[in-house]
Amino acid sequence: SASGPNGHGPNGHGGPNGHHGFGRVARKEDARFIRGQGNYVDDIKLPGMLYGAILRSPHAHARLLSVDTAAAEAHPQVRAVITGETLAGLNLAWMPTLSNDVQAVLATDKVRYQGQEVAFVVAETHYAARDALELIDVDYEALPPVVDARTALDDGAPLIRDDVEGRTDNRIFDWEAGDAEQTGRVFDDAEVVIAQDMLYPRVHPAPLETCGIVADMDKVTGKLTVHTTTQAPHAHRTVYALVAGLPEHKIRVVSPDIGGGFGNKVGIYPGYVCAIVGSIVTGRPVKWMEDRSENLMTTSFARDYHMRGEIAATRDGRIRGLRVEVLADHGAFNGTAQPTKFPAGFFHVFTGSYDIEAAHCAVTGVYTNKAPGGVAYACSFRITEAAYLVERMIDLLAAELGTDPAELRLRNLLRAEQFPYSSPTGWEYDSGDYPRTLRTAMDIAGYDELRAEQADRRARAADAREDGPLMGIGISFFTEAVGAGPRKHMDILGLGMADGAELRVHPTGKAVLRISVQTQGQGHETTFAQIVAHELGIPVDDVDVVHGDTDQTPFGLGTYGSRSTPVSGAATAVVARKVRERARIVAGAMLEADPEDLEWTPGRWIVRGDPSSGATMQEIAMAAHGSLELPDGVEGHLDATTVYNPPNLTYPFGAYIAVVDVDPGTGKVTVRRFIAVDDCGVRINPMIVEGQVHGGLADGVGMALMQVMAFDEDGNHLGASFMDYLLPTSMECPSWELGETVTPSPHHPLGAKGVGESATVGSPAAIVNAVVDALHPYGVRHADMPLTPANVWRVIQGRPFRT
Ligand code: MCN
Ligand code: CUM
Repeated sequence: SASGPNGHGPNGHGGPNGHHGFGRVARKEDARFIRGQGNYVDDIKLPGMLYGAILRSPHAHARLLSVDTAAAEAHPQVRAVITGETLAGLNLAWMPTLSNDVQAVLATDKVRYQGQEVAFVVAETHYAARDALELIDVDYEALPPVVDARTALDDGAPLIRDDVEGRTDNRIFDWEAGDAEQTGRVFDDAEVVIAQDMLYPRVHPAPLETCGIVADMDKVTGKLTVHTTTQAPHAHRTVYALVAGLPEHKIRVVSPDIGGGFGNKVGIYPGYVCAIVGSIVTGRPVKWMEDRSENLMTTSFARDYHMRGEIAATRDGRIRGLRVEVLADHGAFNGTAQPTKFPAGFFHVFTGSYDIEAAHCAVTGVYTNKAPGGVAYACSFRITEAAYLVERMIDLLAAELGTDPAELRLRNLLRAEQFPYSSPTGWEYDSGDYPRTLRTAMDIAGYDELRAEQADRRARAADAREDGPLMGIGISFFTEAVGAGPRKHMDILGLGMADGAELRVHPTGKAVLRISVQTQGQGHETTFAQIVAHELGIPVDDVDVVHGDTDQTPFGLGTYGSRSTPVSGAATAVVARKVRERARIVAGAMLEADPEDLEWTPGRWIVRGDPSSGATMQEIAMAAHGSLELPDGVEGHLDATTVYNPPNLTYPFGAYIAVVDVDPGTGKVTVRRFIAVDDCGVRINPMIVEGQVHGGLADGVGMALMQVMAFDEDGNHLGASFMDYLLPTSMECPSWELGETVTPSPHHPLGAKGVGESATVGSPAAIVNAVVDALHPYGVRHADMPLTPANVWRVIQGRPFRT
C-alpha cells in the first residue's frame, strides 16, 4: 500500500506542495480560508439583486383559512409577495421529496409543522423583506398536532397528510430486512435473551453556514443560474429541471465555498424554489439566506428512531441472533435522503461488526407534525442508529453475563479470514481485520490498567473512603457501508449513483481535474489533486481541481454518505490511469520504442530496465501537443474522461474507547480520554483523515451528552437557537488519541475507503456505554441520549450504590 502504518506516504511529509502524491500535504484551500477570502453564497452580490424572506407558521398543525398580503404588497420596498396560491397557479405549490413523497413549497391547505413556509416576500433590502412579513395577515384554525411518534398510529390520531387521496392514517411505510423466521427460531432456543427500548433522539447537523441561494433567471437567454449551498449540484439541477420543466442545459447550479454541510445541504428546500420563482416574477436576481432559527427549525433533522433491540446469545457469550423493531419519525413530509429501495437507509447493516447467525429488522415510518427531511448529520444513511443499537445491545449482554465488554466483542467480532463477508441482511463487507483494530485501541488506552483503576475507585467509593467522580469505560466497534453506490443496487429518485471525472493535461504538464462532488470542508481540492499527482507523478501544486459548477463538471451525484473518495476518488484514479496509458503511447513514439516495452516509474515512462532512456510526464505532455508523429489512429493530447460505477460499497471500520468521569452529585459527565482507531483503507492524506475523525468525535460528544431537538406537547420547537441546541466546543472535548490500521479495499483502485462520517457514527455509543458503565454500581442498564447533567442525575436518584 502507498500508506505506511503512520500514514506517511512514500514521499514523506512533503511540504507545500511540490509533493508528488499521498501524504500530509497542507490544504490548498486554506490559502483563501485563513485570509478570510472564502466566497460563500451570502458573499455573492449580483447587480440589481433583491432579497427574499419567508413567513412561517407559528402552529404545528392548523388549517389555513386565508392569507392577506395587501399591506405587504403596498410596502414601498416590496417587489413581490408569493403565496401558496401564487405557486398553485404555476403548478409549483408542491415539490417532490428525495423519498418520492411530495412536500408543500408554500402551504395551500394546512400547515403541518411549526416553521412551515407560508409566504415569500421579495424586497429591495433584506430588512424590508423581513419587515413586510409582519404586514401579512394569516388566519389559521388550529388543529391538534401529533408530536410523539408513538401515538401517530393510535385510533383517532389527527390525520396529517389529508392532501393525499385515500390516506386514512399517519403510516408512511413498513419495511423489513433479514429472515424473521430463522431469527425467531434462534431466539426461541437461545440460552440468554435481552431486550431494551432506546431512543436515538432527533438532532440537527447545524453547520455554521446556514442554507441559502441566489437565483438569477435571465429572461433574454432563458437561462437560470443558481448559486446555492448544495452538496449535490448535479442532482439539484436535475430536480429543478423536472420540477420547473426547464431544460437542463438552461440551468446552471453553482455551489461556491460551503461552511459545513454534514448532510444539511443535500435536500432542496422550499426557500430555493421560492427564490427561483421570485427571480422569474421580478426579472431580477433574488437572494434568500436562512437565519439560525430557520435552519434549526425547518431543515433536515437527523435520527429520531425509537428502537427496540433484542439480542440472543449462549451463556458463554456467543451472540446468535439480533432483532430490532423501529418506529421512525419522519416529520410531516417524507423527505429523508437515501437510495430509493431503502426507506430506512442502510439501517439493516445493523449486525455491525459481528458474526451473527440470524438477524431481522422491521421499520415503520410515520408522519408527525415536525419538520421533514431526515437522515442528515454524518449518518452513512442511518448507519449511525444501527451502530448505536448493536453497540448498546452488546454492552447490555456483557453486563447480564458478567463478561468484560472488550472480551465479549473479541469473542464475536468477524475474523480476518471471513472476508469478503456476506451479512445475514444481504451486505458483502469488502475487507477487515477487526480484532487487530480493537486490540490496537486497547493497547493505546491501556485497557487493563483502566479497568484496575476503575475497580479500585469503586471499592473505595463502596467503603465511603472516596466520594469523587464515578469512572466509566465504554467501547464501540463500528462498521460502515459507504460509497453509494453500485447502479444495479441503488439510485436516488431514479438517478444512478455513478460519478464522472475529466482530466486535462496542458502542454506544460499542468493538469485540471473536473469532478462532480462538492467539498463542504473535507479538503477535496487537496486530496483529489493528490490522487492525480500520485498517478501521474507530477507535483500536487500542478493539479487544479474544478468542482461545484454544473456547467464545468461532469455529471455525478454529489457528496454525502462519505461517497466522494469511494466513488469520485476512484473515478479520478481511473481517469488519471487513462491519461497515463495515453502518455505511454506518446512516450513510445518519443523514445522510438514499442509502448509495450515501456515501464512506469513515478513521473516517467522508461524503456524497461533502462532508466537513462525515458520521458517525464511534462515532456510527454509537450510532445503530445507538438509535431511529433504519432502512430496511425492515435489522437494527440492526453485528455481523458471516465464514469465510475462502483462494484460494491467500501466498509471502513473502527474501534473507539471512551473514558468518562461522572459526578454523582450533579450528573455532569466529563470525557477524560477518547481513543479512536480508524481503518479507512489506504489514506490519501492522513492529516485530512485525522481532521475528519476529530470533527466526528466532537459530533459524538454533542449527541451523546448535549443535543436534542425537543418539542412541547403543542409541537412548539424548543431548540431553535444555540442557547437551547448546544454545540460541543473544545471545552467539552478531550485531546483525542488516534491510532490506525490499514486494510485496503480490494475493489477500490487506490484501496481507499470513505471516512468522513466514521467518527460521528462510531463515537456516541462509546460515550453512552462509558456513562452506563460508570453508573453500573447503581444498577443502571441503560439511559437515553442526551446524557445531560439533569438526565444523568435523574437516572440515579433513589438507587443504592453497590459494587
Ligand atoms: N480521505 C483520505 N483517505 C481516505 C478517505 C478519505 O484522504 N481513505 C479524505 C478525502 O479525500 C476527503 C476527506 O478525507 O478529502 C473525506 O473523504 P470521504 O470519506 O470520501 O467523505 P466525503 O468527501 O464524501 O465527505 C462527506 C462526509 C459527510 S457525508 C459528511 S455528513 C461530513 C463529512 O464528510 N460533512 C462534513 N465531513 C465533513 N467535514 C467538514 N469539514 N464539513 C462537513 O460538512
Ligand atoms: Cu448523512 S449526512 Mo452526509 O451523508 O452528507
